[in-house]
Amino acid sequence: MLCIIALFHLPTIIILTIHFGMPCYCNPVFHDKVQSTYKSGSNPIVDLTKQLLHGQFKQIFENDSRILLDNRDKHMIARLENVSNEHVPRDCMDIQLMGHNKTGIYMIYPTGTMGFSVRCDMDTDGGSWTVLQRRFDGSVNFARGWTEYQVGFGNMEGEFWLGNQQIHMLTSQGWYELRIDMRRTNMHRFYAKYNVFSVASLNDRYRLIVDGFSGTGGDSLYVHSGYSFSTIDSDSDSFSGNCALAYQGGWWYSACHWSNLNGVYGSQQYGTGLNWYTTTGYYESLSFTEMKTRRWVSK
Ligand SMILES: [Ca+2]
Repeated sequence: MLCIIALFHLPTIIILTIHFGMPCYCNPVFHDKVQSTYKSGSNPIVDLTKQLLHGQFKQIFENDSRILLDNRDKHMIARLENVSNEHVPRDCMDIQLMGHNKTGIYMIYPTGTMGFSVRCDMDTDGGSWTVLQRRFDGSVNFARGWTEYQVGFGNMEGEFWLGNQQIHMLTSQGWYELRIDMRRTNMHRFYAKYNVFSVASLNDRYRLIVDGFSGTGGDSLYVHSGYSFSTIDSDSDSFSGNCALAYQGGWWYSACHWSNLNGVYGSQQYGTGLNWYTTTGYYESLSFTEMKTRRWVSK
């Protein structure tokens, strides 16, 4: 029912509906279903495939599942259901402004969505960061197709990609910045920050815009600004071949990359690892990466 309502209000959702030939697109994390399946003390991992009838989502979540919220967050959702849409958190900036200062998993309700769960980093650089990507142990395979990158995969307590559609909905709400925290195997930490960060809609194949670099490991992302997203099965790059297939990731490849943070964890093969070219070159793979975005607010 909620999906049907969303169809009439959201052009983006209609576009996705046409694209997939599905009755509706909703983020795979439904807050009402999270609530209904939560049992105190039970395994916090919930296999959402049991709740999603569509075969496509079933396939996506066959091997991965999303983390369920903890009790405190569940209570917050219950409270949010009683307030108007204008007062629900749009992102982790709002979550922190509501007084939640603990890094963890929260529900957010970006404009035009039914809400989905995200990881909020409340510790780094003042907090309020909505985490988009996280890798630290190689437990999740990132060599995935277009649809999986579109809706997201992995586990928010572990490694994950939030989803291109979710990132687009987030960054459409205002002026967002991007921060990427990285660590090498020798424990050297560095970061890159961009004052401007935006991911365009599906119509524009989730094109990346970044600008205004600062950081400690050089700028290896600006060269990707203006390029659409490519995956192993969907080539939008400017190279005659398929960069995503060659370097085994999903990224805003040009011809081909200076950064490959969704590549193969630990790989020392040329260009396929978690490279940040200005620091690692093409043969070293980072041991930790975390991409996160934050809305600018006037203070
Ligand atoms: Ca190509």
